[in-house]
Amino acid sequence: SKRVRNTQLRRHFLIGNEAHVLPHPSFPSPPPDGHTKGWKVYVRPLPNGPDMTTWLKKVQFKLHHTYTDASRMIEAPGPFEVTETGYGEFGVEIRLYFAPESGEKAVYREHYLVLAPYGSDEQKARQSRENAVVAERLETIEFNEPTLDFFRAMTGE
Ligand code: SLL
Repeated sequence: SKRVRNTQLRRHFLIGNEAHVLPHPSFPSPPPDGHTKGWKVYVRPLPNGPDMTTWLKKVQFKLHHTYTDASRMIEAPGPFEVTETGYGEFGVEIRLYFAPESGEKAVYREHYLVLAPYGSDEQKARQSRENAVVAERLETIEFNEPTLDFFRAMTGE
């Protein structure tokens, strides 16, 4: 469809993971053999941020090949997340897919799972005490000269 010239649409969101030493109330007990951590990898809006599904239609999370069905596709409305247990860290390959009318190709990101406490001694001590590690970062996506249909869907104009 027609493109909106000289226009960029920019959106912020978070990619990250949380992790807990097992046993943990959010995970079934006992865990699978050898699994010491429970974790969740996610693509999510900023706290109190707007709904992402006006522009994000599905997210593929590709896990380490040691996982059964390593490729996990999560469709809108989400939540765009995968919860698993395991023993090791690895890079999760993430593909973001947009509405067909956008004409936008899927966008690739990687998130390296962080399962162990990190940072200063004080930060590590708190993460251990609370049995919660969170590693996330602000991501930006920019759509350059979006199609008119996609522009309207994203802006409500
Ligand atoms: C390594 N970085 O190079 C590690 C790989 C493997 C992750 C981490 C369990 C999978 C499952 C799991 O945690 N795999 O048993 O389903 O060796």
